[in-house]
Amino acid sequence: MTYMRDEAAKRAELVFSLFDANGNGVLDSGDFDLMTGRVLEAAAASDDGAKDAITAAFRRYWTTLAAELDANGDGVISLDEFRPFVLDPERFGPTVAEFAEALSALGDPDGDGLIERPLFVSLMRAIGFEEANIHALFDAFGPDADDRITVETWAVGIKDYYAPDKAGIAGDRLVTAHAV
Ligand SMILES: [Ca+2]
Ligand SMILES: [Ca+2]
Repeated sequence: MTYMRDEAAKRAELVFSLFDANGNGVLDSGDFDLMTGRVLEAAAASDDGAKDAITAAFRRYWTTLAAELDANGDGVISLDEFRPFVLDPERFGPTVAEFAEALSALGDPDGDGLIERPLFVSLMRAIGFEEANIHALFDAFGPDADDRITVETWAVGIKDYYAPDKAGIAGDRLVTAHAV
C-alpha cells in the first residue's frame, strides 16, 4: 500500500465526485462518455488530433480502472476502490501521464506552448471544478505578464495532483474553498 497524505486523498475524492458525471455515486463507463463530451465541447478550437488524444486518454482512464478494479465485473467503481488506486504511481501513473499530456494540450490550440486563462477556465469548468478554485489554481501556476501559463506547467500540475506524497501543491487549490 502506497503512503497517502490527507491532501492527496482529498484531491482524489474531488476527482471522483466530478467524474461521477451521472451522479449515481459510483464511476461507470457512462460517466466517462459524459465527461469526454463536455471537455470536447470546451475544446472546440482544438484540432482533431488533440481531440482524439483526450478522447483516448479518458477511455484509457476508464478502462484501466475497470480492468484493475472491477474484479466482480459489475461495471462500477466505488470511491474506496478508486482513491488508493489512482494515487498509486506504479499502477496508475502511466495513465495519469497520458491524461495530463492530452488535457494540457487542449489548452494550447495554436501550439505556441502557452495557455491563456479563459480557455483554461473553460476546460476546467467542463470537468466540473469550481470557478474560484480554477482561478486560484491558475494563479498558483504563476502566469506571465500576459496572464498565460505553459502547457508543461499544467501537465506537471496534473501529474502532481495524483501524487500520493505531495501536499501544499498548486492542485490543492482545487480542493480548498475559495471566496467567490
Ligand atoms: Ca456514475
Ligand atoms: Ca497557446
